[in-house]
Amino acid sequence: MAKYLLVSFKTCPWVQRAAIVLREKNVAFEFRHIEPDNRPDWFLAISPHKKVPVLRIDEKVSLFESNAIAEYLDETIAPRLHPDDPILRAINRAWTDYVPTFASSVTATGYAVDEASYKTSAEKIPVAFERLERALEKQGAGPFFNGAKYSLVDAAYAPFLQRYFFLNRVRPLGVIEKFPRLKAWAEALIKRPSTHSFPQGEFETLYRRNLKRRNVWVSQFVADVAVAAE
Ligand SMILES: N[C@@H](CCC(=O)N[C@@H](CS)C(=O)NCC(=O)O)C(=O)O
Repeated sequence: MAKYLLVSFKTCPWVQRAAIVLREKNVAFEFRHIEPDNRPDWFLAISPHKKVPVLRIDEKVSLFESNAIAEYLDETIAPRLHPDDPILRAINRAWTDYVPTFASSVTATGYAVDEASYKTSAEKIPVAFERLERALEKQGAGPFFNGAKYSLVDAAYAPFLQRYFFLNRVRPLGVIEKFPRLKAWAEALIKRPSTHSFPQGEFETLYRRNLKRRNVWVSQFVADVAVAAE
């Protein structure tokens, strides 16, 4: 088995997506957490966009972009998470293509710098949620996107659905309750052990600390977390 090193910022959802795929495939890997504000030269040399995740394989090859990493892992390591059927696979890929739009509705709300931009961003969350709700209706029974079998779509959305719950606990948004299939899917993903790179309480504290450190509008609603750098 190859040697895998996953270069990470601890709170990065795109890193989490890659880590989920590695865990779903039961692959041993080393996490290397670096600081966003202090990216080492060795990292800058292997990351074309200077972003995480980077998956370093056998200390030789560096893959970047979470979707490319997930697809690579799925092509090279069993069990296959993509569906065998080419039509279903295309539908799955279409929904992983939607992840950045979906993600930005939640992320932009969390990172809004004032109340007006928080409200404008929060209004976009139901639009994205509604699209996923309709997709889940078409897909049929859960608990996962394709039904009983876990997929790359699950791995891609889990980090952002988790962050919706985190943000909702900082300041209630009350959106997901209007989308029962999405809510059930999100809850199934949160329960899945592969979703988690850190103990859940510890990770939520990291998320809150990150909001505080960024001094965003919602950080005023985050109580009692130390803001010292990790
Ligand atoms: N499209 C990229 C997004 C990765 C990304 O935005 N990573 C963030 C951390 S969560 C990052 O490295 N940001 C640093 C920067 O933008 O300079 C992927 O899917 O891997």
